[in-house]
Amino acid sequence: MATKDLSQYDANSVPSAQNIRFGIVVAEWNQEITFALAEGAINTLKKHGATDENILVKYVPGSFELPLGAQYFAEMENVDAVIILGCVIQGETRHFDFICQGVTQGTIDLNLKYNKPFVFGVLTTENQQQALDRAGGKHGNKGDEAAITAIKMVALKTSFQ
Ligand code: DLZ
Repeated sequence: MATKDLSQYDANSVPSAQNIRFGIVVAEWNQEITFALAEGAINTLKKHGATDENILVKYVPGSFELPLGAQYFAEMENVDAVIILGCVIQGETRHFDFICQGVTQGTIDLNLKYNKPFVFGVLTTENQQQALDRAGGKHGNKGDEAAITAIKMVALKTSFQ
């Protein structure tokens, strides 16, 4: 992380997740997708050294509620990073746009308000197949990627302290 020699920087290396406390907030809407994202995130955190006691999982009804659920984590559970997992699938109305806009802006606001990582792991897809492809299917599991982002961002913050 400290090197200025870019040829020495390995973007694929993941810092240890030992002694980091994670919150995961999961939307119940499209739960066949979101629970798969959560499973991927939990497995990845553990693979990198996080313990069960340091992974806290809570559920909210839909993606619109994710920022508030994540805020409860920040205020009540003293976590180092929160992973936000949801899946919004486009319908016939503009509901999709409003939910996506709400959860995106809400997540940005939390990052800056609490000065800690709130990782955006929300799938925003045209249909269910695109979501399945990204929840353990042919495009991997975006829950894994969200977990790695959370670990890296905590390590980044620690590197400034
Ligand atoms: C209402 C709704 C709709 C139509 N679609 C989704 C969706 O695809 N994914 C999702 O996570 N949530 C959806 N919701 C629920 C909203 O996120 C929210 O829970 C309700 O509008 C209540 O605030």
